[in-house]
Amino acid sequence: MENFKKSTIYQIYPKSFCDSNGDGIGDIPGIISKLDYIKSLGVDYIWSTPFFTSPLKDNGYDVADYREINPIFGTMGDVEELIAEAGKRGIGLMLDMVFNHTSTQHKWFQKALGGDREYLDYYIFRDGAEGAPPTNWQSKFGGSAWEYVPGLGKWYLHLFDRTQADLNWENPKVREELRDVLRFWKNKGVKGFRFDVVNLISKPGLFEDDMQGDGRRFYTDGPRVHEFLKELVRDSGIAPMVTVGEMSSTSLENCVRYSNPAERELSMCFHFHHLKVDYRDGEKWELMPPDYGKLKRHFEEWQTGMQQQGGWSALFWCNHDQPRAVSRFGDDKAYWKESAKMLATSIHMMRGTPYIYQGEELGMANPAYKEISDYRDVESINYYGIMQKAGKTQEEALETLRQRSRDNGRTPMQWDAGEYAGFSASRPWLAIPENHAYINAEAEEQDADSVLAYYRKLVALRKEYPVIQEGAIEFLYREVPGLLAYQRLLGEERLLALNNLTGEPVRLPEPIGCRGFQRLIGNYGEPGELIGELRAYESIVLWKP
Ligand code: TEU
Ligand code: CA
Repeated sequence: MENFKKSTIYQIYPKSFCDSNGDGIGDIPGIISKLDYIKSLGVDYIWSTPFFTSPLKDNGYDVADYREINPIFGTMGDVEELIAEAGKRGIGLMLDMVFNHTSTQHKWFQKALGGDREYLDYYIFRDGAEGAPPTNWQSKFGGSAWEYVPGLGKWYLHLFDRTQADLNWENPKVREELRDVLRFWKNKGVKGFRFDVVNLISKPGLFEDDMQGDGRRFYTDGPRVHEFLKELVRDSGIAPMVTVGEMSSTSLENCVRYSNPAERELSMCFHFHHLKVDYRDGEKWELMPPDYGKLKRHFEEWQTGMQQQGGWSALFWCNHDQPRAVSRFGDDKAYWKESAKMLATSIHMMRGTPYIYQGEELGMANPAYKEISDYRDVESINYYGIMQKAGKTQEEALETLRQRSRDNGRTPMQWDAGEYAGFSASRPWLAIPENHAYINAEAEEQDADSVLAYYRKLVALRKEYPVIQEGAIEFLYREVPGLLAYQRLLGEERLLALNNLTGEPVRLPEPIGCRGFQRLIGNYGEPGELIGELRAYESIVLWKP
């Protein structure tokens, strides 16, 4: 069995993890200083979001040099030490490869801007007149996906910010350059890779207007994406390493192909359908309470579909682009602890590889910022303007950010109850939520019933029970609203996971007899002989040998 099926992966957003030198920005020495804490979680890998040279317009997802470290985060020596020190603790480092685009400050783009034909072909430039972009495609961060360069009389494509120019994967030289980046990091001792929006790399042969949407249907899971991925993995020599692709607006069929071992593409996929169940009409900037029925159906469809066709999923609620799950799907007030634990249980017992995003293991919640000046994210700031132009009031736009901004997930890690949460000796780059008074690592270390203690137990259970690693999954009580229930089966072994997604009790159609079962974990006390209903956000995991 592949090692990653037993593993749990911890995601670090370096800017917000731990600041070693008091400049208010997290850094690599800060990560090194917390390796014992990470080890204590029982995780096998750290995935760090980018710390390469970058103007940080999109916090490092705008890479200006794939082989250099941004001095704000540290030095190459620090990264080498991180790899070595993590390795001593049995933890592998996975790096984040942003290969769909580079920063416009990358030397390739700068040469292209200078008119160098070789480098113009590294990007997607199209001749045209000012005011008439080649297509009507929209950037994912708002506005046109094309930017005009008057000096060249050309437009370039940027699916994200205008400072993030899309690479031309049709050019074999580009593909070789990127493989060489992978070899460089492999030689440094890195143990795996996450590939940013990697299902967007293959653009169509012909660029045309999209009369139905923002253009994504033309380049999402594009024509040559599987061929490109196979080549990338095979010819860079990274094949045995763990790899995960971030798949934007993808399909189940494509995720099967990306992650089925027979295809020799990636180990697993991030897919996001379960994180759109609170988007009204599929629109991130339109608020709606989560539709738990839809959430259940997505899990059922993707878990069983990936299983039947031999795909493998990354299991996650949180990352640096998402609001905190406990605020979004749980109740970060009355049932803070219970709902944080339930959300964790609901995915950690599934088939796939769980990811814990820094602070999630503490139950970190959205910061509820009051002012637009509290926000830093380029997407949030763009949409704050766009929403108001579209007719929202300032207060409505702010409330939308309070619930949807990517900064919700980027607040500094809450290490203790001190003024700067033990994150830094001075004011951090992004404000610390008031709740750090009680949501923090130091307090939770003292509490045997903490969210932190619960996550440690979940990680340990996956290591101990093969049924969690490789058991078949089958969904139960599909007709009961609010109840996410499934079993995992391996030989005679049976594991039953019951999760109440809601703040109201849910009744089971008939009571479950617990005799013969052992309770592995749960967020309320030991159940009685019979389980007739689950309390608010209750989770119970039962196991039978
Ligand atoms: O994210 C891709 C992505 O699809 C999200 O940013 C999404 O567009 C956004 O949440 C829309 O609401 C990856 C990285 O994780 C993200 O941080 C980068 O900004 C983005 O790619 C560009 O590299
Ligand atoms: Ca620092």
